[in-house]
Amino acid sequence: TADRTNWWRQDRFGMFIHFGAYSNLEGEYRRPDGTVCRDAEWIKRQCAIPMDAYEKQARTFDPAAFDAKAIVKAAKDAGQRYIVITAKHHEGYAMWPTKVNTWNLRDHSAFDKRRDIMRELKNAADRAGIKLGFYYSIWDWHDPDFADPATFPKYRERMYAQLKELVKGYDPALLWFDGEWDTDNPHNPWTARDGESLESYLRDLDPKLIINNRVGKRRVTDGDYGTPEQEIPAAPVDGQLWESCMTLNGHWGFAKYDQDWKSSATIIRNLLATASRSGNYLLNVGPDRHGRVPQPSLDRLSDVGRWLRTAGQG
Ligand code: FUL
Repeated sequence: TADRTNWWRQDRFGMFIHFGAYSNLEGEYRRPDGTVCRDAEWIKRQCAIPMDAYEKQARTFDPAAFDAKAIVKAAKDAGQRYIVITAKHHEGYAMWPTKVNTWNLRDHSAFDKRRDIMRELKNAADRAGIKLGFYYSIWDWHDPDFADPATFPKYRERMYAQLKELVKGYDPALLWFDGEWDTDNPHNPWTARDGESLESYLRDLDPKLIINNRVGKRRVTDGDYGTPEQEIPAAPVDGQLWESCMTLNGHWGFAKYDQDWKSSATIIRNLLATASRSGNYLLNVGPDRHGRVPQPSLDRLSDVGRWLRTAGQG
């Protein structure tokens, strides 16, 4: 583990990107009766959007302005050394041209079919010496086989196939799992054993992979590191590696109504507090439906970079 996690422990600061079919709604769903319901990457569920309506809006998703080079440059200039992007969030929509189903950015969108934004990001990151990782949600709101314990094994097969596509096709440095929660939600059948099997499957595919603890049940033995969310823990748990992920405003996915941005000073303070406790800091941006990172996010990232260059590294 010490060897595998070497780069990650040194890199310290990364960019999280939440981008999916939910981004196309930009945080607002207008119901047939005219009322508006708001949320970001959880909008499908929080606003109880019927599947056909959700699929219909995804058909119009056209992130033509997604600019991998610009995103990588923004990360690099901010002092971030790795990027983790949502390849599949809870909505189940794949942001790469998966062959496992058609619920993906190539087959179910208005986007240029020749483009693959994951490939673009990988190439741009490689050229800039930035590591690329993928977020992948175990919980899947779209696949009908997820929710039923009898059909869950069929879902799991598709999940394994998708992960193989990602690992073999894009050679990611890291996988960031999510949606493994141990709640009383009967729709989430993920067990500690499932996590262990998945982890060993992935280690076989690529022993270099860094994997977060949400692959299993967030025990210290699950994955390579802990994942406190929107908080900076006082001290490391059992000497475990950890990474604090945080939003710049109040949401992970783009929400046009949310202008409640953290100040650059707050972000710099958070980065320092995290680093001083030997943690990593994964700071999120949520591109809009065109694929553009909001200007207030870019402004804050560039402030952080400027601070690191002048005060931080002397
Ligand atoms: C959570 C998810 O439910 C949020 O949407 C977000 O992706 C966050 C990083 O993890 O568990």
